[in-house]
Amino acid sequence: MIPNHPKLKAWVDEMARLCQPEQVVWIDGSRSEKERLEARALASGELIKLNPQLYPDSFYHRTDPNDVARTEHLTYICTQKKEDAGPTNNWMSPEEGYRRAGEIFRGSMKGRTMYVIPFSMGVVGSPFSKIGVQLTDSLYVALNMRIMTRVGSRVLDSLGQDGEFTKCLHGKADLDVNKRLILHFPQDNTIWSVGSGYGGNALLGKKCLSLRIASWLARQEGWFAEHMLIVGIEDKSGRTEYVCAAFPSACGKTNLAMLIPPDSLKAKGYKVWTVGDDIAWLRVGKDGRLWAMNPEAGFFGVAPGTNSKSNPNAMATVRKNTIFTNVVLSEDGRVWWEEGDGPAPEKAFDWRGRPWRPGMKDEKGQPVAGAHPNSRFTAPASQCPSISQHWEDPQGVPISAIIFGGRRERLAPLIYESFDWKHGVYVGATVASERTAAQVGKVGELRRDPMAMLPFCGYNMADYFSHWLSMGSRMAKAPKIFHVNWFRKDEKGKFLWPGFGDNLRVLEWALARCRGEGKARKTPIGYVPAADGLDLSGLALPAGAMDKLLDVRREEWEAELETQARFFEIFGSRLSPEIWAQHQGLKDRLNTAVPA
Ligand code: GTP
Ligand code: SPV
Ligand code: MN
Repeated sequence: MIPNHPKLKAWVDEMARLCQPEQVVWIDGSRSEKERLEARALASGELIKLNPQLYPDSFYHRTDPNDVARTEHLTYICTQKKEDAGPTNNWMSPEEGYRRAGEIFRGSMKGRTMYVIPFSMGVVGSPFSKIGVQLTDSLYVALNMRIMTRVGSRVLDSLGQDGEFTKCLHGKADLDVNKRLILHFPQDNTIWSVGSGYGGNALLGKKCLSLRIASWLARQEGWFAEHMLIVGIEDKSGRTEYVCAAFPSACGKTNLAMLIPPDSLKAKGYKVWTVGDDIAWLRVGKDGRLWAMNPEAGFFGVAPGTNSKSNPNAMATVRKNTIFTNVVLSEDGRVWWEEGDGPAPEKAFDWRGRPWRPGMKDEKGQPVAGAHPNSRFTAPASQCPSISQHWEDPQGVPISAIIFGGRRERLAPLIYESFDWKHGVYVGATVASERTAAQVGKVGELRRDPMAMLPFCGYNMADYFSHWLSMGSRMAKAPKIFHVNWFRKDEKGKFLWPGFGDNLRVLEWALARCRGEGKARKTPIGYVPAADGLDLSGLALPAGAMDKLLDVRREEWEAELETQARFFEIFGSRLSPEIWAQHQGLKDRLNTAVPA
């Protein structure tokens, strides 16, 4: 099935000459091919078959222990000019990038197979979709790409003889961190990733194409590529309103996208529909509203913490056709993870493949986790019980509200509403969050993560903020912008808010505000729910918890203004004066606020 696309063929030949695989195999996307690839992966040990009675057509995989999360320090934007990558990205010149990665790629596929995977982000043939072709020597990656994207002959058909595609070269090489580079060449529509087999580093359609490269294109073409979930809330009249939400990695997007209403809200007739859990592409429609589509076809979700209580939809989604990575594997072919379902298996192996049993302690007496904190599942979106009937609509779904959020023990209230689009952009630009295990680095450390895009914006973030500001005037009916924080804690370090399904209470208020309803109190940072603004029926919160959740403390916000300023300063004169005007506006409102 070699295509009749001379440029594509020439590029595959050139990359094969560089990497020197033993053979080149084109992925057609068929069922029989899937079985062939699985058989090969089982034979090589890359996959382990799970108990077929319990998990039909599902597999287990371990990544290299030094390769379990995105490596942001090895991720680069390779533009001609350093300023175009901006101060928040690592930068290398394209020449240096191709040279350094080329040295690692050279001959790295000797004795291996190079798979050629034509894939589409978005439904095949939609004018809003983007096509990529990924070359990889990893069967695990090839099988994951079949779940996470739409692959094969139908993509080549839609590419025709001269269609544009993103050139994605991936190789495991030695899986050596010292020879690992994740490089983006937006000016060449090219991605080169070498030395890692982990999700976001290796499934190039996801963060590399759909965020870093797509954000670059989106700015030029007048749309958005964002790290956002998309969820529909249907009320008892049958009306469905859609919300996009951007939270940093491992801060609750999958969970919010699949939430189950608490009983008291279910009784009011709400239903929740999942459109996407990680990435949204947003465009202005002919009606002047913002429309969102999910470019992915599957979920690459965090396993630990996922259970039948916290996220039953996710548990139902992973019951078949799923690849589990770096969780606990029992001797009888079952998977388990911390805060998952049921008791831990007695005879099992941990994510590194070492014998493991529940209650195990290390030499310091600390419990040994069986699953890696960033262990994940890959499953088809179509298997999710709450999947929206519109999830594959080529034009997407209309968005009523955009929600930003982060993981913050203090400061940020449960929810607040921005005053207008420009203020909302500032609210997004000032997102900060405590670091999680989804990227290499110190867990818990607070870092600024504008729009949850710090690791994913493929160009200068100052220009990104300007793009966000300018999009406001292109919409006749722009969504309202909110900020949420599910992670505020009390003095004892306990979460104040139950989260998960109960987050619908917060979304309900936000959607009411979008319709000009919902009771609110004006504060210097924006509107927060009035004391009786949220429906808390059936929820037994400790006395005073709601006050703490909605508290806006002047001293804390004054300190926050300082750290925001230090962050914005790094962009120099490239930063829009509007951002500084918003910063000053907040400072003024805090100064004139009547102390509570
Ligand atoms: P990425 O896939 O890395 O982009 O992450 P994500 O934003 O989709 O995060 P996910 O929904 O997988 O949640 C990550 C972690 O946050 C899990 O351990 C969840 O249990 C936890 N979590 C999600 N929602 C909530 C919530 O509302 N409250 C609390 N306390 N924890 C939550
Ligand atoms: C994230 O880290 O935000 C993820 C997982 O969604 S990865 O695909 O590895 O980036
Ligand atoms: Mn993500």
